[in-house]
Amino acid sequence: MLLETALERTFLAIKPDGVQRGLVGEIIRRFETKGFTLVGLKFMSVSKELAEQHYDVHRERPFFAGLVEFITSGPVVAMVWEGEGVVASARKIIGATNPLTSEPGTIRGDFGINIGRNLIHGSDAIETAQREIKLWFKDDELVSWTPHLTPWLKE
Ligand code: D4T
Repeated sequence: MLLETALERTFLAIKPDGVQRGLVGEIIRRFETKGFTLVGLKFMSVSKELAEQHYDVHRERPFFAGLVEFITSGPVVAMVWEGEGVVASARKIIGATNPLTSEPGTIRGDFGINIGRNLIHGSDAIETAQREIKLWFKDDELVSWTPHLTPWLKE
């Protein structure tokens, strides 16, 4: 019997600078036109508790307080995207952490100049994505669906 494998999912968040600069549509467009599937989306304020949990791996780093302060400073667009290889591919679409060295054509490379204003977060591994999706979304906030264009994207 052929078992259907669960499709990979990643967590992406447009940070307050991306929202304030009017880049929400442009950023979402890049994942949509690539062919990934949106399965979760919310426009929200981030609490200090959520920010601290999200950036827990950076707790001991000197920039931790600044990270938490920034992500809680204005609205954020939290998203879950689905598709084969979406975790690594989304990181490529986003570009290197420091926008000054991100390749042109990436989100950070096209729109940013400063590491503390790098527009968007993307999970860095499948396990991280699973943790972050659980942290940011309740199960019933995620929608499983099959886009009609799937046969035009995959053999
Ligand atoms: P995120 O997590 O936002 O997708 O970014 P990256 O995965 O690309 O990079 P990261 O986890 O190493 O850094 C998290 C976040 O911290 C900011 N930062 C990072 C900073 O302000 N100063 C620094 O020196 C570093 C390394 C940028 C992204």
